[in-house]
Amino acid sequence: MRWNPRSLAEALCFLTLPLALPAQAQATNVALNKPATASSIHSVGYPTQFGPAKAFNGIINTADRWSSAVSPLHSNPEWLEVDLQAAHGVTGITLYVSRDNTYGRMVDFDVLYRASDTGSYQVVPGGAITGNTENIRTLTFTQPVNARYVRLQCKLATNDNLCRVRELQVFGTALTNQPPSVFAGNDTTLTLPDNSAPLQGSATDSDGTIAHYLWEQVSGPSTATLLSATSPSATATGLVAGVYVFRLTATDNQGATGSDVVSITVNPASAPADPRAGKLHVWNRGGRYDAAVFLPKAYGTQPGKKYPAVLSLHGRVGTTLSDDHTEVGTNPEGFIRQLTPGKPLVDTFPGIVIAPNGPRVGAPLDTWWQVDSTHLVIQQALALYDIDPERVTVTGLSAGGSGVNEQMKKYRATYAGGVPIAYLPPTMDEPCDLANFPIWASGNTDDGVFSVHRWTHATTGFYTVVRQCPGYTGEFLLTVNPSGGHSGWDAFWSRSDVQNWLVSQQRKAP
Ligand SMILES: [Ca+2]
Ligand SMILES: [Ca+2]
Repeated sequence: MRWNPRSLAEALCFLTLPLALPAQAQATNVALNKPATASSIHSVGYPTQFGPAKAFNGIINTADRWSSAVSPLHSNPEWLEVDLQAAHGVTGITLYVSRDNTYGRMVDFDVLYRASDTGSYQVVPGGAITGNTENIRTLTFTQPVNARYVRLQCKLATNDNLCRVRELQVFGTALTNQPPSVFAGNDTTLTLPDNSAPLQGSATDSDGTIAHYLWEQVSGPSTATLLSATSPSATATGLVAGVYVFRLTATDNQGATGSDVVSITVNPASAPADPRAGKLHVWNRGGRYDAAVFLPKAYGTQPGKKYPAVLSLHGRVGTTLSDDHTEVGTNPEGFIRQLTPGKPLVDTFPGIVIAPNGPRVGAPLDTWWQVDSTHLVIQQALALYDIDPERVTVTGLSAGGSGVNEQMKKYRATYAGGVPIAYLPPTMDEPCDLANFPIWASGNTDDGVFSVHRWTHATTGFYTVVRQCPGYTGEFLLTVNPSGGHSGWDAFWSRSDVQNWLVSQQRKAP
């Protein structure tokens, strides 16, 4: 061995330390008197005599036991579960099986655990037992498991094949709940008349899940309006010049909280707004998909600033841009209706809205959206307006919902998200192509066009299928209302969380 002064120094240092290791908490029976449930309870003296609590009461004798009401099958086991009430590091169990030491011994069984009530069960290391011959069976796990719930799954017992447990002891130590780690987003600056700012926060919990979020204002020159304040992504609006501080607090599934703050600096206006800002104007494309366009109130005040945009598609008979264009400012159909004069969203909506109108060609119903022509509208709009190409979403109702589907299918690389309303799901050869594409679909159960079962069917529903895709990123929302027929889109689009969603999505690579 080579002479190494540093090693020697470390060795000497080590020798001067007390040799005692940090005290490890002693593993105890953490299941004692904890709430218990079972798949069934034997009917004699039901439910107290042979109820699940009997297996966790510390009394070990032949009469004091849980007993199942029916015989298990391997394919349909009987089970006994204890809720440890908090996360524990569980190192092993001792199981007193059988009614006494001769009759009804559990032969085949599994010991399962899960970390939270939303987690899935896993078998503990070495916990799948077959051919058990012992009346008192102790399992010491090769690795401790992080468990809130422990479940004994009984598959076969001797004699009458009823499952019996006189006592199930679970050995472990309580784990200290870790609070969530919270990030409130990067500090940002904006310039009036732009008076709203996205609050893009996030939180993680190393040993559980985030139960809820809350945004609050800490300080500022006025009281801001917070939209979607209980979502990680909120919006602060109604801002005036000055510095605001907002705090995001996340609470985990055991009630621990973490928080972080972010500041928004609002500068006074530096340039006059575009004369078209804060209202609707007509983008005349020569009669083919002429468009009603909304520009946000601050449009033009910050050279170089790019805005999110929403492509808004109307329904089959909703050709609202009359030949003389007079209806644009009064009665356009689609999401753009939220931005007609006098609507509160006019003052706060931070995005551009492009609402093309189906041509009045032939019959009045001849307004299904032609996929390439529709896409050309947004391509030209990107050149004509200050649109952030990373934040373009598309929404529409009824036949406009069909138009959304066609854009998502053929041109998803253009869009950051899609909101089809009151229409069938897309028909696709590869539905998993949309597994990482943010979608928020909506419709009414009694809407024959929406056909709710085509979305929600347990095996073939589009919502079901996409959420089971390997690359699913958890961004598919579906809002189904119980009634209302073929309508409801204006109510849906007037929701602040929907409005916020439309301007909050970021384009992903397909
Ligand atoms: Ca007992
Ligand atoms: Ca936690």
